[in-house]
Amino acid sequence: TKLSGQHFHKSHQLGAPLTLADFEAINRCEKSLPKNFNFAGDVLDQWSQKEKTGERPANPALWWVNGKGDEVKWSFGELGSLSRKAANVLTKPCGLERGDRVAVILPRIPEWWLINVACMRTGLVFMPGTTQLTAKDILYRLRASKAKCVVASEEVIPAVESIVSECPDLKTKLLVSPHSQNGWLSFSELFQTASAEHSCVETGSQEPMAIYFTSGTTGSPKMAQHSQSSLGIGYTLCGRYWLDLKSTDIIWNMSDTGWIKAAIGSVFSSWLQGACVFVHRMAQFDTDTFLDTLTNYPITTLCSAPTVYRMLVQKDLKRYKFKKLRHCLTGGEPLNPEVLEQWKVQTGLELYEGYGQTEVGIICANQKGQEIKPGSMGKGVLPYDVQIIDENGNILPPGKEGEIALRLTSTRPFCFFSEYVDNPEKTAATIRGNFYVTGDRGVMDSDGYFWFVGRADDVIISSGYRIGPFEVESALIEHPAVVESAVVSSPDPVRGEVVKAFVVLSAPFKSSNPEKLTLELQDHVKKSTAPYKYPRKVEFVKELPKTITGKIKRNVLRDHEWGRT
Ligand code: BCO
Repeated sequence: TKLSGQHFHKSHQLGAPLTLADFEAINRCEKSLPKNFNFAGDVLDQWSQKEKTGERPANPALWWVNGKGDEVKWSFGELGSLSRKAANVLTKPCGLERGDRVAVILPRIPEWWLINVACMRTGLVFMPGTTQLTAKDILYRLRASKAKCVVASEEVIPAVESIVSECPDLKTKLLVSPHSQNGWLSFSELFQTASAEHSCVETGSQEPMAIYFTSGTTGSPKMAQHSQSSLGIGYTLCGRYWLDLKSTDIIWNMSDTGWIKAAIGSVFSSWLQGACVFVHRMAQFDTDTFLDTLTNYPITTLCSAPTVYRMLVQKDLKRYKFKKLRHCLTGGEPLNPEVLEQWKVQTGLELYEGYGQTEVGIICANQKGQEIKPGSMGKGVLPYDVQIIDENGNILPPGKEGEIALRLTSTRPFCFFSEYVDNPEKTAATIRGNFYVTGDRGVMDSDGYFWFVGRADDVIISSGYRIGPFEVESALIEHPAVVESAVVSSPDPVRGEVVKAFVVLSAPFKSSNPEKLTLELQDHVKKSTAPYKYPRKVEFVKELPKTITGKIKRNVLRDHEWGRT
């Protein structure tokens, strides 16, 4: 791109200035990682300089709307001064210090971006969570991470208040709302009087930057920790070649703030390339509002889960004339070739699928300019060497199904998560011989394209969410009607797969009305854990299939759901 080779002058660090070309070279393993790196200082502040010198188009850095007439447009310069104020709020009245962990449970509001950047400026570890989290989920996160601060919006207050006495490490509750609340610091009040002078800390490239909670087959979610460079530099090639972004582009990435996809599409990949991040805060997802947004705003680049495209292609898309849309992306769950085809026929646009994980970012993608094979998730992306391996860590030839794995070099790739915090066993379990194993099964064809087959474990991938069956089973067992349950994936035409619970009822509930009891159990799960995990299908059974040692055989139930013998 035009920007490659232009110098990013380091404002706060000594040493050679970094360029976008340097970041690319680091991702291609042609250059080593700098000792220090900070995304706010080394990328965002440099775009702000370029705005001043006219080297960047007059395109906002963040463009936020809510469909009710409210709008926020910040240049990189404004993002810089506002996030410095936010940094001063976090360090001064909140009393937070570099390395402290901050749980941020906010919907898609501009303050989410401010606090995110403020954490970078101050070296705080950012831990995003969806506002769908319940009290139990928040309690687990605050206790497991020993978070010093929770930043939340109004709707999250009751959940936090109900568990806060059980979180001895939590020092500060910061509320983002026009209203104030007893026991909470008010972000807007403190922000008004905060200074815009702040000196960005010199973070080490491998210093912790963020923690994402990620679900597995067993136990509670693990804390996948990312470094300043894994997120801040690791998405350079993804932004340029998969998202195909330039500083003139406007990208709308739909993902909720709680997921790494928000970090990829609405922070790092986009801002590395100097593009504008567009955000629409919809009260609830709705296809008409979605299509109107593409019609009314000059969005050039769209990234959304396959479930959204499945919902959209059911509409008469030819009725809509998208203002500037030119590049469409999808990921988080497998995309069916029929949807890709229907989207193309109706809009004239290709759909570029990518595949990745919270732990290691984007692994495969259909990059711009590359031939798309419908149903495939594209080829491995640099710096990864993606292979299909067997249970002993041997590489399988094209056409053979196995586990999708990343070959390790002598050092751990810089764009990997650093570890599952406080969980060396689970961190070690991701390594098999010379490979990092994804837990996903797939096939590579003779042209190097990868095809997703399914999870190697019991994790359910529904509407782009990764759902651990154990978390749903734990919620179900709290209900007096449930003696035991097994939660597996079940096919669904819109959501790809959905959560299905097989439930053995306790004696007093055996003669209950099944429809009513299903609704009651669903409602119960929605209250106990984040509602997106609730079982959309429930089947009452007399007993569950078990091994001779009494372990529930989820695979038998899952295979039955998917019509496999
Ligand atoms: O569908 P239902 O109405 O029965 O249930 C929905 C909500 O109504 C309900 N709910 C939400 N808040 C609630 C509540 N119920 C009670 N109390 C509350 N407070 O719970 C269900 C939530 O389901 P949903 O989130 O799927 O909602 P919806 O509206 O159907 O949204 C559809 C999608 C497609 C917009 C949504 O599923 C979505 O955003 N999916 C994408 C997820 C994503 O971004 N994944 C990326 C993860 S990162 C990654 O993959 C790494 C890649 C490198």
